[in-house]
Amino acid sequence: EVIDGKIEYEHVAFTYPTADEPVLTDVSFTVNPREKLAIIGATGAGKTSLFQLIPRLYNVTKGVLYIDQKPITSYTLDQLRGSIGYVPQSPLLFTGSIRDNIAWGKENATREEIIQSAKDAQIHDTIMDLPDQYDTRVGQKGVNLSGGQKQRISIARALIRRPKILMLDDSTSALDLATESELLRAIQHYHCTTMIITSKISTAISADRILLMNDGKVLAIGTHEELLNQSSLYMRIVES
Ligand code: DUT
Ligand code: MG
Repeated sequence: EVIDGKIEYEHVAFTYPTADEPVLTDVSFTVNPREKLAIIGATGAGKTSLFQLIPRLYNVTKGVLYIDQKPITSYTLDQLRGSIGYVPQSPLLFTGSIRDNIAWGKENATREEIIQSAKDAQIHDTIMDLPDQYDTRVGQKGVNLSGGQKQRISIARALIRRPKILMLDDSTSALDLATESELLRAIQHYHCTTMIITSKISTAISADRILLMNDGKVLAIGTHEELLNQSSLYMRIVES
């Protein structure tokens, strides 16, 4: 089982099984237990690909990925996925109630746990305004939810399992800044290692460190001030 949530990429390269060209080349960096790392970079830079290696949706092609100093392949998929809250860029809800969608993967979840994770994900008030509240059906013949509402239900689904590692792939893109900062504040109470892909520079600055990706490589990693000194691309992003 994942205990601390330390993540280390060591000379990691990755090529999609169906592709010829690598999308990640020689990626090395460490995320410390309970650290919050923001990942930024242009579309197609490889941010989502970098993420998908942690829950082992794909295997590393070259190099080694470590969790708590052990190669990721030494964990079973159940151990790994039981410890990781992964919120994909385009979250999927299944046909069923909102309650079941949040509790998915934790069938013994209590009513209180479901409500608490929805509150932390800043979606509880929206749910309470729906006709059948937590029993409201989504998916086919259910209510239509916006992309941002689906994202927050997907975040609640990740939080309810009390993950050691939380991965948010652009999951707060549809939120206004005030709601987003409430959500990020609530997440701090989970004391998990957090990796958050974002296109908002203000969100990146609120993290402990920022990783700037470019063309499948780590261009720079450090605090906002460090990156301002290190990377002209970072400076251009901040100024734009
Ligand atoms: N790619 C594939 N197969 C896939 C997914 C992506 O070949 O199943 C390619 C597309 C792109 C590169 O990998 O050239 C990196 O894609 P990724 O989705 O990792 O980029 P991103 O940084 O997450 O982009 P965005 O900001 O648009 O989400
Ligand atoms: Mg992506």
